[in-house]
Amino acid sequence: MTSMIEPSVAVRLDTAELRGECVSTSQRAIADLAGIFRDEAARGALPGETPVYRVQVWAPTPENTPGGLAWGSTFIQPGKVGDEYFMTRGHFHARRDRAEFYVTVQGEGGLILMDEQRKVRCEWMRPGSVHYIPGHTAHRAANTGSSVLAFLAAWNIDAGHDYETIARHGFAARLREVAGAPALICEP
Ligand code: S6P
Ligand code: ZN
Repeated sequence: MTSMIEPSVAVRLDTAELRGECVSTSQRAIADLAGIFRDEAARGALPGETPVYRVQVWAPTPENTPGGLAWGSTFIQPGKVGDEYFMTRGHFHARRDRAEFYVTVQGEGGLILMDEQRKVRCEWMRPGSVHYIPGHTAHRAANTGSSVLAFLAAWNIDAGHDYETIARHGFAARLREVAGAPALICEP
């Protein structure tokens, strides 16, 4: 008989918080998000240290391990820059064919998806919603609610992240508050 092994990572299913020695954390504040939001003046008017989102990642294998997987949690604070909801930078995967799953744990938001022809769609994120992000699709999550939006993600460790394309061309639509409700507004 061999003894049972305690898994090295655990997730709290009520908050999406990951716990474990090999979990890394990164933070993004307003000052880190230049050029991401539509209204740069409104972004500049907010204190630079205002937290926007935090990401936890568990990468059990080195990057570029063929067939390897990564697991993470993202926590987006409630808030807006002008009329645009706090959101992640957004990216394509560097290896374009790599897909990803998101599962919403708490809060409410929108998952903005854009294909390589710049066609945009947006899925509601609510506790329990499962989102399949196909390859060749840029993705960005926005918090449209008044509490933290938290979601789990699983993706191929060799997917990589292409932030450059988004930094240069942005998304073709933005999630903005119009008359008190979220609306996906196409960029001119
Ligand atoms: C990774 C996955 C998420 C994001 C996170 C932050 O492929 O999509 O873990 O990294 O939600 O978004 P971003 O766009 O700043 O990486
Ligand atoms: Zn991704």
